[in-house]
Amino acid sequence: MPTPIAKERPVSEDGYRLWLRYEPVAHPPTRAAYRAALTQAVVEAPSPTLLAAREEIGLALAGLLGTPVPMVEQVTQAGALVAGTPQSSRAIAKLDLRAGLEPAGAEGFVITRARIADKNGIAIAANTDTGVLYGVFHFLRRLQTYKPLDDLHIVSAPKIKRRMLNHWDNLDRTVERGYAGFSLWDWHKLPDYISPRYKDYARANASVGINGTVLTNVNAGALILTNQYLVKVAALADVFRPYGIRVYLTARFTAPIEAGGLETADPLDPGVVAWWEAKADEIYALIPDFGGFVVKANSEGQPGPHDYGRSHADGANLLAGALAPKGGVVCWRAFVYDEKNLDDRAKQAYTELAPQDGAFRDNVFLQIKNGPIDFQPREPHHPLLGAMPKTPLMLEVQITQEYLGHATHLVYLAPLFKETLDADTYCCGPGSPVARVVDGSLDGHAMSGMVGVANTGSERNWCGHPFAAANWFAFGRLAWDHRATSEGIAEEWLRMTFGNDERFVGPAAALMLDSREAAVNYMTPLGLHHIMARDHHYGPGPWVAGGRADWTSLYYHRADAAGVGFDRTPSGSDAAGQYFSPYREQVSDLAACPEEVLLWFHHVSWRHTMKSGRTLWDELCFKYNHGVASVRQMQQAWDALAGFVDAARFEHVKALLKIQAKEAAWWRDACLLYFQTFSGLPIPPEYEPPAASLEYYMNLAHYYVPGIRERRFG
Ligand code: GCW
Repeated sequence: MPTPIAKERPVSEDGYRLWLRYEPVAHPPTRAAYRAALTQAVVEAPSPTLLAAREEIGLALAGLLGTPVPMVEQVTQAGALVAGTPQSSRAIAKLDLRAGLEPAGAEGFVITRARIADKNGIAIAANTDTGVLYGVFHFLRRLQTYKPLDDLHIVSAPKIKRRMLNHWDNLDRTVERGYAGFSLWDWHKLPDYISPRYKDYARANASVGINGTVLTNVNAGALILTNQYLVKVAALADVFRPYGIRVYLTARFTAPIEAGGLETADPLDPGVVAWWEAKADEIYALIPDFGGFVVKANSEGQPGPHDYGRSHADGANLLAGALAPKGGVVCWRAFVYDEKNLDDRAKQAYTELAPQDGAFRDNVFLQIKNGPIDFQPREPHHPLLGAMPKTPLMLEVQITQEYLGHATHLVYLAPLFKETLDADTYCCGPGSPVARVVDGSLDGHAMSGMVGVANTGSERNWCGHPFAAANWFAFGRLAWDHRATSEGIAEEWLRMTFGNDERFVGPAAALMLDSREAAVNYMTPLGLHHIMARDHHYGPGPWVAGGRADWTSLYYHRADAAGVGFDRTPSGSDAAGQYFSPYREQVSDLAACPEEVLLWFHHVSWRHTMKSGRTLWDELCFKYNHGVASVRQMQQAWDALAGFVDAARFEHVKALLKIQAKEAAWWRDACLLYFQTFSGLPIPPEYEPPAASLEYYMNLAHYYVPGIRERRFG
């Protein structure tokens, strides 16, 4: 729908309202159509959830239409918006919506034009109150994005049942890998002080269908499981419940020792079993809809069942047994690897866990990162995805940009999430994408889940970078429907976050869509991975060596005079062998391997001829330079949009893009100079020469980078 030229620059905003701004519709014909179609709103018999829906309708319509819309008890005129279930609403009960309500299921909804009390109106109907709330948010999104209302026949249901955020938040309010300030959870003042942010957090999540939140870091302490803290958790759960959001906690495997005074946490010890059962009773007495536990065990120093000679399944089943009678689940993380295991880190999770398929209790998910290493700018999909048909597999992606420029770089992650969701595992023959493993449809699982490691924090705009909220939004939209496109999601988010002017939306969406590949190119092109600085992971560090081998860059890039890359073919670690055919053969074959993961799977000669005709070395130079050029283009594209964005957010993004451009060049120069010491080849003259020496880059140190515990200077 065309929109008029904005007359003046919008008023500055701080980003707090995220994508739920409900600014007046700036297109007069659309506003007039909306006003005519929406003259009153009816939400009968409000439960807490329906009250939330009603409140949102009131807030949104008043903002969008520029005038409050009366909330009435029953339909009295044409143009009524009626929202409810057949149980809550007499008006909805009278409509024949069976054809839509059946596929809508427990959380889906129907939005349709309807004759209500003999008058034309719009119905938002669902089988549950939460479904109504989701329908309301969906409807409001249509208004926010200036969609026409004449032809409404929407039936929508989530493809994935548990759509969750994982907060890596510590109880001291630091956030592991958090780049937007401190934790949102004000533990010290809970349960008595309820920050208004909790409700706004819940609204934002519900608006994109997120229905679970794991409040605590997977690197867990036992304190959260004490009564003193569970009472605080219950207070948060009370705020989130009306918004359809269940609370989950991370469980430290040795909590029976630390919080229970037992001498062991052995999963087969009857005292330990009893302790977890009693703990579950205590939790559910406080939080009747508690979601369950997420567990990181025997990984990166966390305790786990191996410490007692037991398997991961033994550990997961212990907790699952305690939660099962209450309806809770265990999300057992597959992010397991051990420095003492000399096999390729990329293989270890599969080697350990694939044989345990079928050994887990029914209420256990295995929670698997998108790739086999760790949220790199690009990884092939995790080989466990598709390899454990008897176990519901939950996909974990990282919304917070640990390896993608933190909250400083603009990197839109929907293309990364989609790349994994769309990847063909071939587990049931061609056409077995990760999305269908995860949504349970390939293996007939009733349980399904997707989690995103959150990027929220105490900063006023929630996520730090004004564009980082797009990744939170995109996560929710894709967990609801993995068929949604990166383009569509970007456009929605831009319209809701900044405005509907087509001259803004198109170029801004293009900028977002280019940003992930730009980051891959200036950080880790052609399948390079894990070559960032140590610990804080900010900036390049291909030279990182010493200490734990699998935490060094050398381990991953294996550069030498002959070439660069990790040989994971059958002649190397054979990580490729963990995939299904024909993917495993494809990536094992140097000629057939997609170049975007070439150095992930192969150690390749510097003089190898790439598809472009360039040598590998020249291609590397090309890619790094292309990445830098892309960021400069993003800067130009943003500058051209000045008139459409308020000054505060415009300048914020502009300044961050400037840093990003500087740092893209830093990545390029540092990496090319470093790899050049092996290739011995010149950087082709058409490219900018590095700005400083390799020594200079190697000696750069950064202190107090956010997202990790402080490291002392000196
Ligand atoms: O991404 C890595 C991070 C750790 C994190 C770990 C994990 C919470 O560097 O900070 O720990 O993965 O996913 O468990």
